[in-house]
Amino acid sequence: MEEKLRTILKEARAEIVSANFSDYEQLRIKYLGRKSALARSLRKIKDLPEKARRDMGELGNRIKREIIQLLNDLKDKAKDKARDGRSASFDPTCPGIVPDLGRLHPITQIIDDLIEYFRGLGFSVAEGPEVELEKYNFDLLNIPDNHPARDEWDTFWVNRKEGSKNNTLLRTHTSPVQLRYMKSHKAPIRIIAPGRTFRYEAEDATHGSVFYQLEGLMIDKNITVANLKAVIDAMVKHILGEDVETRLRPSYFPFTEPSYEVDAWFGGKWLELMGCGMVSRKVLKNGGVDPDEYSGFAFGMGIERLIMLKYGIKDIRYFYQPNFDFLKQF
Ligand code: YSA
Repeated sequence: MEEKLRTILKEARAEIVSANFSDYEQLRIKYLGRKSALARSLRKIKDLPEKARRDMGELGNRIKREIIQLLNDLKDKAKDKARDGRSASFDPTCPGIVPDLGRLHPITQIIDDLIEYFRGLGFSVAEGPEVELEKYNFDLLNIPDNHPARDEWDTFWVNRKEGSKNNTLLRTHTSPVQLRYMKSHKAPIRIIAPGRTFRYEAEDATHGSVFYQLEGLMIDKNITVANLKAVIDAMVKHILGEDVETRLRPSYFPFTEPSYEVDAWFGGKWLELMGCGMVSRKVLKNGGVDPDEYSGFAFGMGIERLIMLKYGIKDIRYFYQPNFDFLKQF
């Protein structure tokens, strides 16, 4: 009997120690179950003579306790393994997961840059509504109802009644901010007005129906074309590079006299950048500024076109698509 019991323990040890937790239940039944060799042996102990019964009873119980312990160890080993698995996947020395950071849109970046630059020249930032009154967008800028210049700015009308003073539209340029500011502030004036503008036109690689402009207006005593040229030249050099030359080319706008287009010598050719001119006496008067005391210049520049020029971007529509490969380059 003793031999038998010791053999059971030996086998159990060998098998349980090298087993996986998945074998636990099967081993428990094999070594401790009612039909196990151990259970059968223990059942026979009662038939032994008294001394042997006591000795074998003691030995049998010790072996049973040891097998229970071996099975418990197998369970614990499985728990440790699970814990080790978890700790292996959490390494506190690993760098954290870097979240995807957004960034400012290239249009916002260049507007911020220009605001900073013009602040340095003593200009403040003015704003006007995107839904604008017809009179600010056209009439006060000397563009009357039947003026051919209105054709250039095909318009998204918000509401329009023949002869009404309250007609509203999506502003076709940032120039109405000039009038709003002149009417609410006394000269001298130095402002820039960046913002969105809208034109009802067929979109292509260089024309958007929604695009940004940056308006500039400087009114003071004795302002001349020399001031206009100096400010615009310095701004273009700031954005495109110190070696970039600019030129003024005669042009026409109903609200400036004389009027110019600004071209920049960039990438081996002259490229058109913006419209500008000396604010006409009539427009100064419309804004409540005395043209005998003050003079001024103004300009209006397309922001997307400037960025396109600077970086050689071929299509304006890239700015308005959620194409992160494009946007993340800025
Ligand atoms: C002129 C004289 C001033 O004293 C003040 C401002 C101006 C500019 C005038 N208000 C204006 O809007 N002129 S513009 O029609 O020639 O547009 C100015 C700039 O906006 C253009 O040079 C171009 O860079 C940009 N632009 C015009 N239409 C656009 C456009 N950019 C993208 N898409 C369009 N559809």
